[in-house]
This record gives sequence, structure tokens and C-alpha cells, in this order.
Amino acid sequence: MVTTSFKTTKSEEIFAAAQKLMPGGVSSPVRAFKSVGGQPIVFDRVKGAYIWDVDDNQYIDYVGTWGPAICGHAHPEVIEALHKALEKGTSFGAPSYLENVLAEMVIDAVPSIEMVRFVNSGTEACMAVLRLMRAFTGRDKIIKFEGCYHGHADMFLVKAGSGVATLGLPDSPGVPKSATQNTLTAPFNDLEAVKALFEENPDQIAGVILEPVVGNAGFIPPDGGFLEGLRVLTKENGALLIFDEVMTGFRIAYGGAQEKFGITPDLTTLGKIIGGGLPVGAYGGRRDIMSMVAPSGPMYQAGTLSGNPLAMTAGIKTLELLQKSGTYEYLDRITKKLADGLLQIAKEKGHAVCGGNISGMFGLFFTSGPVHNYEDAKKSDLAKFSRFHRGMLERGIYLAPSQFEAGFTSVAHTEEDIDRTLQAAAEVISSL
Ligand code: HOZ
Repeated sequence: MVTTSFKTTKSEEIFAAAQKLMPGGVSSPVRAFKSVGGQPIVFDRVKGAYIWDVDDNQYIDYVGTWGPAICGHAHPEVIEALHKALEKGTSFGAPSYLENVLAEMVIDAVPSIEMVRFVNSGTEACMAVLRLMRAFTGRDKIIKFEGCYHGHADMFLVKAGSGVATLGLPDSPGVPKSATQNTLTAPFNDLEAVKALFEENPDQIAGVILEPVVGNAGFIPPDGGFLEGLRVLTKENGALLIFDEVMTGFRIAYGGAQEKFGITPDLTTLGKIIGGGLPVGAYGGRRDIMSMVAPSGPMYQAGTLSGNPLAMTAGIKTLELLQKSGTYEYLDRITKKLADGLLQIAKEKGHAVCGGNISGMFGLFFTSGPVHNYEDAKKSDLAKFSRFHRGMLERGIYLAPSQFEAGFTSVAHTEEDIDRTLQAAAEVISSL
């Protein structure tokens, strides 16, 4: 049943005012609900698995601030650590011991990372890693995959996922041809296409960057042998392999996709979870490559707020919480129950669907699939997804307002939350 109290009067007022103040009324495009339609929700507060809007509607949250809230929102231990850190100040712009602690935790956890540099967002991490792969190899060209999203820097806005896919935008105006002429693209899960690009561009490709599990074109796992194949191809061609683990890092396993699949890239980008909900990013990898970064080496990259003590504190506490035994088994169990449940309900009602989960990351497409890449993902019935999204929202379930974003659970989600979600889904799917 639709929550009888579902009113969005205050959200409407605030969003109307926001549209006069900020482009589209938002600080990041997907939040505007453009692809799912209807009134975007303006939020007031978060706790555990829940999120409340300004009209006091409560939702079970499967966005988790786009990934970081893996321990549940506003975890008491994270908040307590932040209170203590706040009393020492908000930014030093100078070395702090907290950076050593988080760096050590990241290096211990992520197989490819021998040294790490902290930045302020996943976008920044990917921009820097691109410069680094070019600096190290002395080559300019890179390969990325259609539907993968590595932040909004010029060089990556080619056939990008996330908001670009959500809004169906062409490669963005304002990006000069010269910025993307060295960005080669291939379909995800297509090793032959990557091989052909290497053959057509001998000794010119610095590296291959990918989301090892795509989250920015919806949830798309790698086919068996794909990551292994990329590892072999990059080595054979003197190129680097870069995993963008901004979403998957510390999410699908403590050591990320590289631990989960047993493939070690040369460099890795991180964000989201390692900042525990505060702005953060990081890139790291082989010591010989990272030694090129200034001031060790000549590749320049810097940032006033980088290594910020609040972000480091929230990140350290979040990773400590994730180390508790059973974390990833629990995430896998509840998320599988959710993803399998959604698929079963939709199939029983006669809808073509496909999807799945890896630990606490999941997705559902309204197409019979299988979805191996962005072209497949685009076959999803977007109008149906929009109606599904709205129906769930009205029943107190907050899903990402885009078919082209993955969903996220947290250790704060209970079996009961999943049951309530599936009950809502059964109602909504019956009416689609
Ligand atoms: N582009 C990010 C998700 N893939 C974040 C979107 C947002 O914060 O609005």
C-alpha cells in the first residue's frame, strides 16, 4: 500500500527555490530525478539503513550516499571519532599521523597498492592516475570502456556512464577534441575489441582503465576471463592496468574487486568508503610507479584539503568497522536475498528482468538480458524502471533515481528491511 502519509510539499518548495539558485536545483545531476521523473526528494537526515526527507517521510535507503555508507549512515563510532577529531580542527594543510594510519590500512588491504596518495574525490583520483600512467609509460593513449565512469574530467567524458548515461547526453560540450583524441573506447567484457585497439596502436597505449564491476551503467559484473585477459594483454603490450575501485573498493570484498577476482592491476583508484562519508579519493599502486608522483618524482599533483583529518578519521573508523568478521558474508546474504527476491517477483509477474549482486552491490534491469555491456544495459525498459522507482519511493524505499546506477546495501540493513522492500516491490511490480 502507498504510504498514506506520503506528502512532498516541503520537498517541492525547497526544490523549486533550488532550481533558481543552482543548475537543475542540484549539486550533482543524477539527483534531479530527470530520468525517472516526478518530484525529487529533499533530505533532512540519515541514520543506519534509513533516510528521512524534509516532509518527514522515512525510507529504507539503497543509495547509501552512492556507496560510502556501508556501515550504515551516521554510525555512532564514526560520529564519535569525528567529534573528537573536530576538536583538533578541520584542516591542517600539512602532514598528519592520521594519513599514515589510513595509508597503512589501505596498503594492507588492497593487493595492488604499495604506496598511496590521498585526494578529495574519485574524479580527482582518476584524473591523477591518468597523468601518472602517461608519465610512467611515456605514452598518451588510453583505453576505457563504454558505460564506465571515471569522474567528470575532460579525458574521460567519452561514452561515459553515470549521469551522462542517465541523462542520455552526448559527450559533453566544452570538452575539446584535443582532450579526448587519445581516449580509445571498447565495449565492456569484449577482449577482442581491446586486442584490436592494441594492434591498431602499437606502443602507443599507456594503459587500460575500468570499473572491474561496472556500477555506473547499472550493475554489470565482468565475464569469466575478462579481467584475466586484460591483465595478460596489458602486460604483453607494455601498458598498465588500472582498476577504478571507487565503488567496488572495500565494498565487494575488503580488498575490493582485485581481491575478489584475484587479479592485481598496476594502479588503483579509490574513493567513497575510504572517506566514511566525507569527501575523499585516493590512488595507489606499484611503488616504482607511485615514486613518480611529486615530490618523490616529477609528476605533479597537489591539493589543499588532501589528507584532511576529518576524512581520514571517518575512513579509518569505517575500515575498522568493516574488519569485523562476517561483514562481507552478511552483506552478501542480505543483498542476494534482495536481488534474488526482486528478480523472482518480477519474473512471476511476467516481466523480462535480469540482474544480481556481488556482496553489497546490486542491480536490476528491465530486460531479459543478459547484460554484458552498456549497449545491453540500454535495452532495459526505462519507462518501466521509472514507474518502478516512483512506486517504491511512495512506499518508503529509496533506490538510485537512474537505471544506470548500481544499488548499495549496508551492514545496518536488516532481514526485516529486505522483507519490507520485497513486499513493496511485489505491490509495485504488480501494477507496472
Ligand atoms: N556520479 C555518482 C554516482 N555514480 C554520484 C552522483 C551524485 O552524487 O549525485
